[in-house]
Amino acid sequence: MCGGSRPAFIADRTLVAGGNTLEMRVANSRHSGLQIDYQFGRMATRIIGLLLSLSITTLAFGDDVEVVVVDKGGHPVADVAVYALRLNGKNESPAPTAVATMDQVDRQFVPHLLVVQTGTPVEFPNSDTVAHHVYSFSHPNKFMLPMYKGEQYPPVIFQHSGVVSLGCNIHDHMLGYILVVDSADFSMTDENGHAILSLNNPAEYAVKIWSPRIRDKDKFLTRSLASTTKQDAEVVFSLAKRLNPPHDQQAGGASWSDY
Ligand SMILES: [Cu+2]
Repeated sequence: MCGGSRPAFIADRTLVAGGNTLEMRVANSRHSGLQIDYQFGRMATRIIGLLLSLSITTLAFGDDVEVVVVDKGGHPVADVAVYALRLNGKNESPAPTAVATMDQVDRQFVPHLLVVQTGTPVEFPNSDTVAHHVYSFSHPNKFMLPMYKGEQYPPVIFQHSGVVSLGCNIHDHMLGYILVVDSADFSMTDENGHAILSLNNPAEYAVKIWSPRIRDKDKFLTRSLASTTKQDAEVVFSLAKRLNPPHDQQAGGASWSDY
């Protein structure tokens, strides 16, 4: 269904949930044990083999995971939000410390899509000479920054995961998005449709993507990821539906007549 996977990567949700992942781990530990056996003898094998099996588990996801997004025709899709959630247990990402910025430049939100971890303060400076009136009706993250220029308001802290659609009460064509995710493991695809996630915690992950341009249904936009070695993994999302056009092309230069 989605090609491009290497041996360290299991692309199927049911495989991860079932026994296959565990089986691979057991096989891996035994293999390490045999190598030790050859050099140090049987007792050492049992002790060191146990340590190795623990360390193998701990070292899973020590390397980067490359995420690739391509459209129906196989062309790369840029500016797609990519993030990873743990499949089992809580997402225990450290609390966000950095402040993120959603600027307003030439009567547009910049960037068009911003991805942040839940709890991140986001500044909304107005770099234009005209005033903006920024708002979102996206429950439960709705907010409003009435008529301002420059940096009049303190950052808005987004405490709930989900998509926050941004608008301006003065300029109807202004449209932006903030994707709030319960994870510190997120990125955006570059012009080659590639993004890197550094998953350093021992866990199994659901890798997800989101963009306002993507029309595929949600069930196609999650890949489960299980790795048993320190080998790079690749996750490919091949979109089935045609993309919505980019926002700057939708707006067509942002005339007042755009609805
Ligand atoms: Cu405005």
